[in-house]
Amino acid sequence: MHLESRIYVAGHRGLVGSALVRALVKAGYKNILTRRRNELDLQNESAVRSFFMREKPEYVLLAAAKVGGILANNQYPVEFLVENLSIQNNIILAARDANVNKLLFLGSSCIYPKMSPQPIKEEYLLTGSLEPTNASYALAKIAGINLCQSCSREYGCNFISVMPTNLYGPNDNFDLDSSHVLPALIRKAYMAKMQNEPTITIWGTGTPRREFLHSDDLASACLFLMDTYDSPEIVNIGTGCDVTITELAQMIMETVEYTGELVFDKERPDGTPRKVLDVSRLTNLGWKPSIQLRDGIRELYEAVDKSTWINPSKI
Ligand code: GFB
Repeated sequence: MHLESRIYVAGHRGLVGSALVRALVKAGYKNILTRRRNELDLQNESAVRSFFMREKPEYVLLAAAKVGGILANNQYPVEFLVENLSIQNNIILAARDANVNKLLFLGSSCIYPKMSPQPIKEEYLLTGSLEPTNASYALAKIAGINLCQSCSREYGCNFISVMPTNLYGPNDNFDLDSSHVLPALIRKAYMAKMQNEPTITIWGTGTPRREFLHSDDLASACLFLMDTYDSPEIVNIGTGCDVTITELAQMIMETVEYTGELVFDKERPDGTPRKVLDVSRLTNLGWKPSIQLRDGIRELYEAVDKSTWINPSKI
C-alpha cells in the first residue's frame, strides 16, 4: 500500500476497525475510506456493489462483523450466522468485481475445533467439531476464509485471511449481556468497588484458558501482513500466551483496586476449555506483539467512560 492508496476499512467504528484506522492514520495513509452504518448497509448487496464501483477502493480491510461474547453467540446463532455471511459475501464479491488490489479478511480463533491440540496451528482448521456456543459465528468465518481462498484460486485475487485470538482495547463493548469477558470483568469489578459489594460473579468455572491481544497490536500485525504477505493460507495473530479466566479476573481486580471475592456461576457456559494460538507462522514472517496484557488492561480501564455503567443489578 502507498500513502496515497484508497483504503476502505469496513467496520471502522468497532474494536478492530477503529484500531486499523488509528494505525493507518499514524502511519501517514491519506485516503482512508469509511462509511457509517446509516450511510452504507453492508447487508445490502446492491448498496455495497454501488459503493465499490463508485469509490474504487484499491485495498480493503474487512473488519465489519456481528460479534459478541459467549452469551450473545449462544443466544443469537441465526443472527451471527446470517449477518456475517451476508456482510462478508457482499464485500468480498464486490472487491473481486471492482478489481481491488488486496483484501484482508478478519476471522477468529473460534474457527478451530473445540478440542484442538494446543497451541493451535493454522492447519488444524476443519479437523474436528466446533465449540457449540459459537458454532454459527465460526461457520460464517470459515465460509469467509473459503470465499477468499476460492476468489484467489478461481479469479487470481490477492485476498488474505487472518485469525486473531480474543481481542480487547478502545471501543470495546462493555454491555454485560453481549460483551467478551475482559471488558465485562472490568465493569463488574469497578461497579462492585463503587458500591462496596463483597463479591463479583464470574461465569462458568474460571478454569478455561484464553489468550488476549490488544487491538492496536492486531492492527499493527494486519498492516504488516498487508505489506509482506500474499498467500491465501490463513495466518494466526496472537501472543502465544494464555491465562485462566480466574487469573484474568485477579489481574483486573488488582488494576481496579477491588478487594472483594470471586463467586463462580457454574450454570453459565465455560465454552472451549483452551484456545491458545501457535503464532510461529507470523513470528517467522517478522512480527511480534508489543503490549503486555497488564498494561493493556490498565490503559483500557483508565480511558473508558464509566459514567454510563449504572445498572447495579447486573454485577
Ligand atoms: O470472552 P468470552 O465471552 O468468549 O468468554 P469466548 C470467555 C470465558 O470467560 C468463558 C467466561 O469461559 C466465559 O464463561 N466469563 C466469565 C465471562 N465471566 C464472564 C462474563 O462476565 N462475561 C463473559 N462474556 N464471559 C467468544 C466467542 O468465545 O470468543 C466468539 O463466543 C468469539 O465467537 C470470541 O470467537 C473471540 O472466548 O468463550
